[in-house]
Amino acid sequence: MIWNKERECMSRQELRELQSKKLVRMVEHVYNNSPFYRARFDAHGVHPSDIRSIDDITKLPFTVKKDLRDNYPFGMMSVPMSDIIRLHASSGTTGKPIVVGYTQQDLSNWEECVARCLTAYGFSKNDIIQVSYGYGLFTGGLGAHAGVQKIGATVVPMSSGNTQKQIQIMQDFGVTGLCCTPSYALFIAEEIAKAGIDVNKDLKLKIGVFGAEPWTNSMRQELQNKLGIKAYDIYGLTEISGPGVGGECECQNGTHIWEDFFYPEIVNPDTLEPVEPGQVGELVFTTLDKWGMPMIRYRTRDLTSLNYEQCECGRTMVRMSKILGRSDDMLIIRGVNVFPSQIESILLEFKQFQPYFLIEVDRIDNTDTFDIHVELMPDAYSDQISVYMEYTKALSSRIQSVVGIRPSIKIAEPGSIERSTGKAKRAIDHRIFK
Ligand code: DLL
Repeated sequence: MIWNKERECMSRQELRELQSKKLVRMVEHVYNNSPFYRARFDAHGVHPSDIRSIDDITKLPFTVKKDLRDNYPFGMMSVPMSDIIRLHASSGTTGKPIVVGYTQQDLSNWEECVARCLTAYGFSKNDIIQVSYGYGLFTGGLGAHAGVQKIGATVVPMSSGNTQKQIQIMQDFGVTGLCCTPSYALFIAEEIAKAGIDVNKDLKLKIGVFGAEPWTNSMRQELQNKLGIKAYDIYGLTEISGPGVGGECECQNGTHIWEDFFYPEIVNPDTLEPVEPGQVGELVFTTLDKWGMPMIRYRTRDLTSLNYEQCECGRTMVRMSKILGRSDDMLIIRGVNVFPSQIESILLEFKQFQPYFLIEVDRIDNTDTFDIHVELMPDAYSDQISVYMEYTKALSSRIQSVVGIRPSIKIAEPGSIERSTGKAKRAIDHRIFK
């Protein structure tokens, strides 16, 4: 099913015309109402009159996370605070949080985007959907919540944590859809198995809506098997609105970006020039219909590629490949780039190990150390140390062949690697403090 066929399936030419019209309007809005953007445009030597169509977008300057931090809390708003009816914030790991304000119209557009995603996953008003993303300043909970209500399904506003209760409610209420981070879904699946619940007989769960952190297709397979569901990707970020900037369709062949609301570009993060079509680079968004706090050419730091070929589902909106990671999550170890998502998919090939891991990097005697903590599956325990050595050797060799450097595999106590109820922490880099 398609929530808004007129928009989601519009011809590329009509879409471009709509984007052009909306960009011109947005640029005028920010120039006239945001002291930040007026100063930024003036310094860049660009005026709204230079922007006549979407093709002119590259004339505009970029916006980065530091701009939001420097203007904490409300310096990026483009409407009076009396028109802002909701605030969200993203904490990040360092520095001040970034704050986003929404007008009534912004919330309604956001809902529309989440409704498109949920409908594409196969939900309808007959579903009961448990939202186990955190509610609060994080956009996950309330964002998904509004989308569920918009399609007329029943929302169960659980928020994250209290896993036993999550499972009980899932069972008692006959929940058909689960929205949470993929790492929390994995933890829920582990607890369901421990409780001896049969996902096919005792639960009605059929669809998972997973996002807010990178996850691989191997993890999709793992979650689908363990929870007896079809697992779909939902993408978004606070700065651009929250969950639902894009979502997968039934073809699961890329995440459709709702381009009538968010204009995506892929640039080379070093030169900031557009990459060749289909190439991986940094994703940049311009909001085309967001009034409280619009973003012009916002550099997300997310690394991905875009595919403009039409999808078999009939939607014409561009498809984004799975996010490889954020450029800030990339570890450079002995000169080699390592993404936690690469480790995730390799680890899932090994049935002796649990699907949880923690990368720990340090610098000792001027050399980078690269440890990966993993846990064994209960049936992989043995009295013989040689068995463990065989497992760890096989895993480190496989990682070396894919990533290019050999980690030291450390077997952790069962259950000692943190089970996350939100975004998982996959790496600790002690070098930052040295
Ligand atoms: O994570 C919004 C969200 C909530 C998306 C619930 C999906 C579901 P932030 O906390 O601002 O917002 O973090 C945004 O998370 O730039 C990506 O690096 C990452 N991210 C979000 N969705 C995905 C995804 C929310 N589906 C940052 N795949 C983004 C990979 C994702 N990474």
